[in-house]
Amino acid sequence: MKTESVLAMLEAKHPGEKEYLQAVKEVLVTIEDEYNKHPEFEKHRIIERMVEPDKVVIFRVPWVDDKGNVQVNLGYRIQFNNAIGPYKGGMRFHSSVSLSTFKFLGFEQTFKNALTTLPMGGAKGGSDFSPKGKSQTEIMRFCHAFMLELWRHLGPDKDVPAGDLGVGAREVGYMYGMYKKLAQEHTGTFTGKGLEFGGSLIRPEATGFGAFYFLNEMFKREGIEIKGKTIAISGFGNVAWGAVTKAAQLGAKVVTISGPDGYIYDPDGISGDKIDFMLELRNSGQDIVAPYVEEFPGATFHPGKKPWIQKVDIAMPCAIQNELNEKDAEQLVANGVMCVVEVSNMGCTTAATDIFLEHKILYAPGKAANAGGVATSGLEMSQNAMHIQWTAEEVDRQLGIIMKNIHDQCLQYGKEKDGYVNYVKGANIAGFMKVARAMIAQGTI
Ligand code: 2IT
Repeated sequence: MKTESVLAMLEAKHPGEKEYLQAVKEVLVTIEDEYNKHPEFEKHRIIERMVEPDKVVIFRVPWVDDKGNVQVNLGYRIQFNNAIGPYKGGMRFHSSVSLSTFKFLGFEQTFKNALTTLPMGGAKGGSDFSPKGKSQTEIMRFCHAFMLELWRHLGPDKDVPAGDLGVGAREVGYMYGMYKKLAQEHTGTFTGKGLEFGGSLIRPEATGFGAFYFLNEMFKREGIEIKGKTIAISGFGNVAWGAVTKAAQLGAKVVTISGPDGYIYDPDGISGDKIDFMLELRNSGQDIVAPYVEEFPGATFHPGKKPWIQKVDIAMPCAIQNELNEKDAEQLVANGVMCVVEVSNMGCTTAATDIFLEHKILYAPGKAANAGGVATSGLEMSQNAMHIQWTAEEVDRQLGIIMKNIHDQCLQYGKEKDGYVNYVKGANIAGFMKVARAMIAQGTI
C-alpha cells in the first residue's frame, strides 16, 4: 500500500469531501509501515475496501413546523463497516453537516469501536436539521419524520444508533419511540435511551468519564497525578459535562468551557452547581455559553475566542471536529501544556496533532480517548439483550476496564524507541488490525 496512491484515488472519486479525506489520510500515514509488513493485507486489498463505507443511505425528511410550514431536511446513515459486529454509532443533528462529515465520523467510529474490545461495527448518521431555537414539538415531529424512513435500516443486531451533537436523551426517546412502533419490537435498537425504557446508568457521563480514565492511564505511566491540575475544556454539551464532572471528582480544576459564541474563563474552577448550570445552558436550546457570567460573576466571557489561549496543564477539546488548529497548538505548547486529550472526534487538525507529537506532548487521539461513550453503549446493548439493568458501579467498573484495555492496545503499537508513546499511531494500528483480520476471515464480501 502506498498512502499517496490510495489518497489520490479517493480524492478523484470523492472530490471536496474534506473531513473524510483528512480522517482517512491520518490513518493511512500511521499504519502504512505496519500494513506493508503483512502481504495478506495487500492481497485482499484490505485498505481499498476499508476506506469505502459498506452502504450509504441518504433520504429526504419532510416535516411541518409550528407555524404550519413544510420544512425539508436531509437524513443520512453511513453503515461503514460491520466486520466485527452490528453497525454502531451516533446521530448528529447540526446545520453544518454533509456527506463528508458523516463519512469521516463513520470511518473513525469503525476504528474506535474495534478498540473498545466489544463486537461493534462502525456507523454514523444524522441530519442537517438544526435543533437550535426549535420548539419541543418541532423536535419531536422532526425525529418522528426522520424515523419513518430510517427504521427499516436498523435492528438490534443490524444497526444501533445513539446520540451525538444535537442528539441527546430527548431526541433518542422520540426516535426510538417511532422505531418501536414501526418495527413492532422493543429490543433496544438505540442506545442512550432513558433509564425507564432500557437505558444504561452512566451512559450520559461515559464519554467524559472514559476520557479521564484514559488520561489516568497515561499519567500513571509517567507518575503524574490528575489532582491539582488545571484544565481547559471546550464545548458545554454532554461530553464536556461528563468531563467536567469527573475532573471535579478527581480534584482537578477546569477553568474553561465554550460555545459557538465564545468561551468562559472561571479562575475558581467549574464545580458543584456550576456543573448543573451547564445542563441549563444546554436545555435553553440557544447554543450559547455567555449567560454563565450572569449566574457566576467571578467568571469572564470572551466572545468569538477559543479557550486554547489560556495557560493550563491539560487541554481537552470536547466540542467538534477541527476545533483546535495549528496556531492553537503552538500557543498551548508555548504555554507549557503537558497533555492534550482529544475528546471530540477529530477535534485537532492534522497540523495541530503533528505539533503535539513533534514536541512529545502526551497526546490522546479521539478514537481512543472518547471511546468510553460508545463502549458504554455496547454495555447498554448487553443489558438490553439480557433484559437486566446493571448498577452504576458495575457499568463504571466495566468502563474503567475497557479504557485501560484501549490504553494497553495503544502501547502495543505506539511505543517508540525513546519511550515516548505515539498514541495516534498506536490507536490507528490496533483498531485497523482487528478490523482487517475480521475482514480477511470472512472472505471477499
Ligand atoms: O462519537 C461517538 O462515539 C458517539 N457519538 C457515541 C456513539 C454511540 O453509539 O454511543
